[in-house]
Amino acid sequence: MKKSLIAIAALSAGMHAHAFDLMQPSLNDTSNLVWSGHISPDTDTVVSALLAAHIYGGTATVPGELNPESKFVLEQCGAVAPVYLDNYQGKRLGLVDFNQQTQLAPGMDEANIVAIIDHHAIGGNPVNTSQIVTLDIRPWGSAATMLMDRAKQLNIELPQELACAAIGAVLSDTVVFQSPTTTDFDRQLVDAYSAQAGLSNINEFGEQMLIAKSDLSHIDAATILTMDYKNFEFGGKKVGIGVAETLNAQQLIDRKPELLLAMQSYKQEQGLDHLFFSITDTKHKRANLLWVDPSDQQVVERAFQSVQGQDMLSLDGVTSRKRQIGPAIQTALEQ
Ligand SMILES: [Mn+2]
Repeated sequence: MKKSLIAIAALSAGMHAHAFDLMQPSLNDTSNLVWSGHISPDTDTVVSALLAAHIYGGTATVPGELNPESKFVLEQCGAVAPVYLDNYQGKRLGLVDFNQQTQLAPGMDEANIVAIIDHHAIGGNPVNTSQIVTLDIRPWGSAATMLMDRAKQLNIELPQELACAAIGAVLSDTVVFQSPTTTDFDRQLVDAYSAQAGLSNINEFGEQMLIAKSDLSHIDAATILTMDYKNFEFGGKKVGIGVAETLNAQQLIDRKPELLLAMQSYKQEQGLDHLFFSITDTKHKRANLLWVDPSDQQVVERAFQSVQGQDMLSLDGVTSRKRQIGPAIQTALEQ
């Protein structure tokens, strides 16, 4: 029995581009299946959709415009961007890189979710599925790392451009292995795929990526606010947290008045209870947190420390929304 199952898997992997994954039977029917990450897509979201579609079949999609870093990575690697979808109605859904209801794209029906491949906590307001879905959530640095591992386990070869883009996604989410979310798995899989990716100098590639996303001088404040942005529901409150990771934090700190105005109108437009924005200094590993009004400030005080008399809070050693900023705000709102 065992032998024949292995034979089927091997045959399938050899004959088709996609895996017949015995552990994930809901993925063996790829009809009308699309892979997508969260809205305000980042590089991990974009590349993980490509990787999942390559491994399992189905179509890689993206629910929004690519950010400058993602464009840089795809271009450097020679990879083709996922298909942009403005409405997901009627699609069977493989979600990558998120599990929160607040991050679903228009038309995404939770009843149509067949798989979730993610590396985020199932807290706040996760999706509510009516059927059993394939669920793979690991505390690793990026969803792309998990998919590189799946490809390896399933003996699915990644073409050079996808191996390269996958490494870009890991470097993006882990801020070139500097984020506290980084694990040994991220380092190992990047190492394992670097030759296939044709990348001889991983750190240099990472540096180029950081530079590509650091110059925001030509981008208006409202766009900067939502380029790397996530909605959450914490303690029944609608919370938005935007981030700009940059080597040149001062460039954005100088634009604080402009950013605060953009935040004010965005908070109102979206009917948010709280809105926060971090100018994340990737050079000095420091978050510079902005908020809109006294009620947001109270949350910041509870989450971090006294901020009396300040209009921005600099947090040394804080670089991760997922590991540090988000959980602190969640705890402050749920206690
Ligand atoms: Mn991610």
